[in-house]
Amino acid sequence: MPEPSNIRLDKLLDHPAVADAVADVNLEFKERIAYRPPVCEAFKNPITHLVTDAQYQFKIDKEAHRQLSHIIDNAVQRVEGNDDGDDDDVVRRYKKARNIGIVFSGGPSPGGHNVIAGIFDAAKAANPQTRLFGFLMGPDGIIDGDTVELTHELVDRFRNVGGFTMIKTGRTKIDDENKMSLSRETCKNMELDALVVVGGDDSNTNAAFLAQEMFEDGIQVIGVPKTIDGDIQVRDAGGKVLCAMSFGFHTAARAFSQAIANLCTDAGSDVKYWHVCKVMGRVASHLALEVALQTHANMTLIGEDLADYMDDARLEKAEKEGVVDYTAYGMTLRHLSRVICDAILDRAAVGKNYGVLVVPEGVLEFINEIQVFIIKLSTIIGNFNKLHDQDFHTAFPTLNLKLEYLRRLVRGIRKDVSYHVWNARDDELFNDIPSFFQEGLLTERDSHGNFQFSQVETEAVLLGLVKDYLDLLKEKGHYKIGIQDVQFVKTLQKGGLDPELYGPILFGNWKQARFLMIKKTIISKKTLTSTLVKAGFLSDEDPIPAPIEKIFEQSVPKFKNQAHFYGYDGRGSNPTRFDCIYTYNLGRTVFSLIANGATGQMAAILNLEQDFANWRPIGIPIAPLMHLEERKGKLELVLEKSIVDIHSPAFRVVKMFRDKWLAANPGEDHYRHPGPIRFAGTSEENRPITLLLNAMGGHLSTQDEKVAESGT
Ligand code: FBP
Repeated sequence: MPEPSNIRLDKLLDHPAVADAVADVNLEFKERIAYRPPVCEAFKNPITHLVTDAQYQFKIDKEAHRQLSHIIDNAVQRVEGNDDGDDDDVVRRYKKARNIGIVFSGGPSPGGHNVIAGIFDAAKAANPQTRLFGFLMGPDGIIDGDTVELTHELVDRFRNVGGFTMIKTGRTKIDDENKMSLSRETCKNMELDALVVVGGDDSNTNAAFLAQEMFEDGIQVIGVPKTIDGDIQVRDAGGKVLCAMSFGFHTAARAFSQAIANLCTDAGSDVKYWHVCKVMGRVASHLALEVALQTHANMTLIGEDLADYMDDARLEKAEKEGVVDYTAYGMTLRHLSRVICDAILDRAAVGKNYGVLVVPEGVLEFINEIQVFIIKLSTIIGNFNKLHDQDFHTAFPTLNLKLEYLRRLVRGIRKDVSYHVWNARDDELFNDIPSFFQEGLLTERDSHGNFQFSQVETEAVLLGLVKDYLDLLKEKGHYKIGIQDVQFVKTLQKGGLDPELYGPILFGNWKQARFLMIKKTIISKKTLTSTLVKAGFLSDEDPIPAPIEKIFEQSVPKFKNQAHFYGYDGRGSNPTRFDCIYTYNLGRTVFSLIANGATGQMAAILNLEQDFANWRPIGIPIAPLMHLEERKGKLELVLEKSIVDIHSPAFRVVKMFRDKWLAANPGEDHYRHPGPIRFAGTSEENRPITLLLNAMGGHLSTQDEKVAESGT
């Protein structure tokens, strides 16, 4: 290469090394798109067939029976391979030329492109005349008939690549007759044989209704369990696992964990910050739980655990008084902030005025008083929209106007259907919370009626309360940084003072611990002076000896914090090898379900926690999984979200390690470094830790758990 100073700009730009350096794709990316994931045993055969597996049973909701009559009797189907020589009709049906439409629905989740690649490869292998179409911008693409044909060239550009960039996504719900009939028209006009909905719980709910709607048109609808939140986990009525994990969860958790582990390193290096990390997961805390296992951060809140909290002291008091105290069940925001403060105090006492706290995005959903607000406000907004045929947020664009509307409900000026939902006490409590949080709680629901937790600064709400309480604890002399005994001795000796004389005067635990705590009564230089005067070491006019002043200053904590949000970044990450293989095989499963005539089924893979050789593709019936849930103030039939089971092995393990990872002792922190998502190499962890742990043992009942924990 010529000397840099001699090269002209046009020559520089023409140079192959420069072209390589500024190219949109690098070597890693090229390796990625060239990778071909292995396929499950069944897909190594020329064709597949479906076998009904009657061992799985479901408890069916009456409403699901009524609304989804065409697909309610579906059963679990195993995908099995066979050669194509047997039955001509079966082979003909399997290999017929089809038109297949695919839509991404909801938030992006790493691996989606491989679902498309899996369907594409299987479909083209069965019949090269089969055509695949991607609906653009999510369900809106179906409603508006906006599509792109998925060609070899297009699919190849996105193999093993993150995001949903190939055809984009959207959150529109096909939830009224008009949208449903427009969607049906599009599918019919395109002469689709099948529609594939890659989405979360709400989108798979949509898939079931579309399957019902288009059943008589002969258009099959297949769902795919997508969401980084990990909240599509399916079991049958007897608890047998059918879908252990939605795709994308592993990648997002690994991306968050890598970033948070780096923060742990930074926190343990400059020892002055508490990092508060909110991680995505709109309701369930699965991602936070996985991050805890991956990073061993000092403290991780699990929403489901907080909801289960019982205040024993209150319960005891109520029992004595012969009353029921409902406030003793579940944790309040105030109580939660105190639990966090206790952890901060305990670490500070051993000289660690820093740490990493992981907060699940949806934690507030599990706090009693907030949940009540969310339900009440959703009902009010839903009622308003229905009654006035006008959007609440358009009618009341500012926070003040919204608050004024609520106030009028209390005063009975607005005799809307909602006026009994919001009372003076609600209004009073609501006016007590900071305006940014009020705004968050009044934020627009998404198209599925879900509360949008990612729009609320949960971490700021908690931090506000934590800071207030820490100030109080500081004033009372409870929040102090412990001083290492050797450091105290060294500082005093260097300044010519006798540590043996000053130690008992200054510290409440002199000679009792490695970390010395300045007495609670000494909270300022003034109180320090008076303590020394009282002990006869100083007269009122004398200055505090410099070494003592230095030690005192070191013991005074400043609570410095940094707030972080891990969500969109991890969601956009390139998939882990696990997610690449999982999603590619989900795609192959989808095609097997289509080619064998299934509809209203969700593709899944059994035994994800085991060696790849044991992975088994199946179809899960969606309709029998549905139940009634409150949405936008009314009951709707939806697919149940799976939240963290506090009796599961994964949660119980995390609970047992809480004290160790908090490391409120003079020893080392126990941070763990999972490392970045690597595509090549063999050292990469190949599946989620929660998946492995939950597959290891039974889920304990509360009683069993008490016995296990007490060791009796
Ligand atoms: P899905 O349920 O659609 O997969 O999306 C989940 C999620 O990633 C949540 O973790 C997060 O709360 C939400 O999307 C954010 O939504 P948006 O992309 O609309 O801001």
